[in-house]
Amino acid sequence: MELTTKDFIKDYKNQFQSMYAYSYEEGSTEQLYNALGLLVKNYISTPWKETRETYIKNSVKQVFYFSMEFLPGRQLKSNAYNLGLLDTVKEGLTELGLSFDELSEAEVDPALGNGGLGRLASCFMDSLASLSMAGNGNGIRYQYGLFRQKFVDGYQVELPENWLRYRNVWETSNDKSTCMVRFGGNVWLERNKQGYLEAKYENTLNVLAVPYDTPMVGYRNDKVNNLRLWSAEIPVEEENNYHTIEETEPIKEITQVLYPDDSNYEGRLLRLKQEYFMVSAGVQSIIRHFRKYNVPRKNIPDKVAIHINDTHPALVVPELMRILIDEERLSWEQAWEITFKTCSYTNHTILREALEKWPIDMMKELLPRIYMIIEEINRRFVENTLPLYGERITWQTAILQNGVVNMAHMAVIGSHSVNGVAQLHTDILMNDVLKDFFELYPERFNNKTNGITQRRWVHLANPGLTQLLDDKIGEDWKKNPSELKVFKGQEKDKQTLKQLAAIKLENKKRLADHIEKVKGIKVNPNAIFDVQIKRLHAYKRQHLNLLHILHRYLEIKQNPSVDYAPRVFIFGAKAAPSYLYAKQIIKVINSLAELVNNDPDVGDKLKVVFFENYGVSLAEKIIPAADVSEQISLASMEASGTSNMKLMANGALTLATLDGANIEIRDFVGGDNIFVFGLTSPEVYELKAAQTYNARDLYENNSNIHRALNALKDGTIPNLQDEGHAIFESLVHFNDEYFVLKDFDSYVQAQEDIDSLYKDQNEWTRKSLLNIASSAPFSADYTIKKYADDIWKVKSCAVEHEGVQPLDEPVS
Ligand code: 26V
Repeated sequence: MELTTKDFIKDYKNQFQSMYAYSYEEGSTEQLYNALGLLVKNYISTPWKETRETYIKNSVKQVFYFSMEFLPGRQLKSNAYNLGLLDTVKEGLTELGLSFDELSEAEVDPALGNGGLGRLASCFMDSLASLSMAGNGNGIRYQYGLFRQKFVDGYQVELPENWLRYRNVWETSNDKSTCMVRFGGNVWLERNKQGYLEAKYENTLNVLAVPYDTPMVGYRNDKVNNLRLWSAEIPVEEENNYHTIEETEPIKEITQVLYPDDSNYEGRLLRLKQEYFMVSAGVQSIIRHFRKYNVPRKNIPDKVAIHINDTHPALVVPELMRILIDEERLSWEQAWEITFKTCSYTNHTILREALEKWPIDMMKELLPRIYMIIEEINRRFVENTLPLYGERITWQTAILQNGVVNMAHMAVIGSHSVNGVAQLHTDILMNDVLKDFFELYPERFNNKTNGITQRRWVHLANPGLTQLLDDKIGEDWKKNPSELKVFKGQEKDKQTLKQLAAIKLENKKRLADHIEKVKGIKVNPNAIFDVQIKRLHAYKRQHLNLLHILHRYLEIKQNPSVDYAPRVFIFGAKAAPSYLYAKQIIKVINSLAELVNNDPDVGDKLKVVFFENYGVSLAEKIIPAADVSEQISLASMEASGTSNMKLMANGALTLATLDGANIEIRDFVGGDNIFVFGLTSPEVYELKAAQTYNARDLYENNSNIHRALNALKDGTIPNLQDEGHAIFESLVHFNDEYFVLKDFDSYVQAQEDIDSLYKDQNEWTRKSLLNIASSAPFSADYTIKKYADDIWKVKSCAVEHEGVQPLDEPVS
């Protein structure tokens, strides 16, 4: 949008004064930020309204992305940027003697997700809006986000994240669009006068779902989509029935906290309540929205696509059936046809312990009508499948099994499309995790490799690199990422390489300052910045990284002149509060950091930095400064990974197993420009099947492993209780479930190769350039385009908008 600096200054002064009744010169940083945020939101409000109206006027098909988690990150900078106002705002504030960066840091980063799954949802929101596609987010407005992590004596402690204590300038509560969600009680079917079976309810707990809408601003296209997060409240007409605060608790608690466990399913009643609450409110509001389109209900799938992000919102299937049958009065067959054509499902994990299975008794009691419908879906599924496929497949794939409702099965049966998030992951779904379903419905399965938004992760996080790309290849890459490949042409240009290296160094200096500020550790910006940032989990193998650091430390102690390139190992990771082993790994890394960072024999050769409270905002600081991207999960375990894509796009070289999207990264950048090590996925499957793995043999016969493992428990690492022993035990006595020791040697070798290459700065930077230039296929814009074409069948509304280019296919 068009705005002069002069107009901005005037608007900003007015905005501030109207909010606080004094001049901006007297404002606190927080007030100055609030005024700025609200002003930017004012600028957004017109295209937001117009986008909504255009979609309805043109009867555009809309996607509703149902997700229990969204991790949008701070929004001020990104909104101003996408609107095309960032420079004007910065200039205006400078004239007023204010710093944009300082105000922008005052914004809270809403941590409404655990990790990859939630951040992917937010990248997708950004891409949908930027591609002018009608895409809505549907989720929960948790009062407390993911816990704030602190280290006390190296141990993780969790503090509540009361992010709404501050004013959230981006949201608009929308009282007009509330819905009622019912839990529990008794339900029966009664034939009414017209002969319909009507669902009757008594003694239900009624919860008011209040929507809070947040704008999702498209990149320079005047399109603004909606993220709708629901909050649970007491229905106004029932307020008098509640006499004490305690009595209101069962309602208030529904949207109070985000479950902080991203890999361990627990059949907790409150979590099921959250899932149904979000699903029911979302589906009701979709059906209400659909009425505006004034087309027959059988055409719902032509106007609405509902996406189920992991199994958490899989109750969409029976809830949509309930509304179509009980409220819209359709027959079962008509309702099923609509539901199945409307829904699609993405699986995000192969970890068996993360797959949701709700006890039937719990489901029956909390959601009696929904359970009746699930039973009927299951009955019909069995009836149809049994004669065609026989007993084994039918019972393996049924929704109801051994007293539980299998949510993945419900999602697959109720969806026309099932996808994994990287090619290897999709293959594993088809050949292993959902093998029987693949036999039933091969046509439903497809792959959609994840992607990231370059806007947040490159344009905004790395302005130096962005400017260099603009200078070298023009600005087209910003709308059309496949243009990035043109940058490959400069791999031999000494001048470009020098500039690229200088930008990386600047970014590293900035991160080094931040490290000193928050951790008190002085690091050398010329060292290799080696980064592993992701949730802490045994399958992601932060402890392999740890063992390698320990190995290097012991080598240095044995031979202080050993020729290692200076290295800073950087970690960011939260562990689920109940995941003891993950917390023990954090403690050991922290204690090792204390040892290494303070040992004068080590000097610059080795530094270890474990940031507290890793999240989107910290990632934005770390990623542009990374030289090495650690993607070291046991092959076959990481569905895709997305930090791998962000780091690559910022010129880090990947050190990886052939897992998840790492395989595609290697394919695009070429085997010479990535460091690959370790077992492959087929080898992992074989080794597991053969049952011949013996970790103790490796401990006893490999001297490096022996020495490093002993150092975990012989007092080398200071201030440990039993955490070092715990890692030792899991690797040696419990036979190393994730083959850490098996991959150790090849990992150490790859790390040495990294050292050698880094000594040739020119060659290193050339490979870094090739990584940047090959990162286009991982733009979420392409991923979303594929979802839109293959699954949702939605189109861009940009046709009438001038200046928008069609998206080219990325090529390697
Ligand atoms: C799982 C569960 C399990 C039960 C209850 C609570 C809960 C909450 C969140 C999750 C999410 C786990 C799935 C997940 O985050 N998967 C990650 O998805 C990324 C985006 O597709 C992908 O890049 C990562 O490889 C994958 O681990």
